[in-house]
Amino acid sequence: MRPTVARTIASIGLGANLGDAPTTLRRALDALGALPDTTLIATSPIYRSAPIDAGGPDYANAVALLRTALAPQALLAALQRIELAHGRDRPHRNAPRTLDLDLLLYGDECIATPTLTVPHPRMHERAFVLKPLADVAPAAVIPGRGAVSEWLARVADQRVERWSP
Ligand code: A4P
Ligand code: MG
Repeated sequence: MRPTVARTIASIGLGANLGDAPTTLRRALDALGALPDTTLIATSPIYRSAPIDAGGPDYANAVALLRTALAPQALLAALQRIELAHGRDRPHRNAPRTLDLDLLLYGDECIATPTLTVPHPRMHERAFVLKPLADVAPAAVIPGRGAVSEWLARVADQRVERWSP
């Protein structure tokens, strides 16, 4: 008999602001769905957002909900492999990027290691994360901070709109 593997709901933030950003996000969503020991449960619509703490063109942003047996570090490594497969390089922090994948939430865990901080430390102040996250997980709670819906109400001044086809 196969051993039962604990599965955790994880949310992933997707962002891109170079090239054909919506197409890149759709391909990245497919890649997330193809990860081992992982099921893609839900995907938000794609949004267009003004750059925050960054320059360059508007971003395309979305959030995916996964059920996964991958441990957090293994999931992060998988996200980085998907970034690289889409031509991601890292010239400097917050540089324009073809694809950025952030591990936002991993169950109700709080993780603080040199390479991984969960919940993502800036997610609660960013409408481009909170709005799509509220689409796929309206009752989500950010451990240590509180309800996504409450944080979303506080960032109503940030421009985030549905990406028109
Ligand atoms: N790392 C630590 N914790 C995490 C986590 N929870 N998820 C480490 C992902 N990575 C995590 O990330 C740098 C390092 O963070 C990684 O090596 C990993 O070990 P990175 O993706 O190489 O660098 P980055 O994306 O430039 O930095 P960072 O801190 O991820 O930036 P943010 O906070 O993601 O911001 N405006 C709009 N409208 N839309 C956007 O999507 N994105 C950013 C990037 C800025 N402004 C934006 C958007
Ligand atoms: Mg990142």
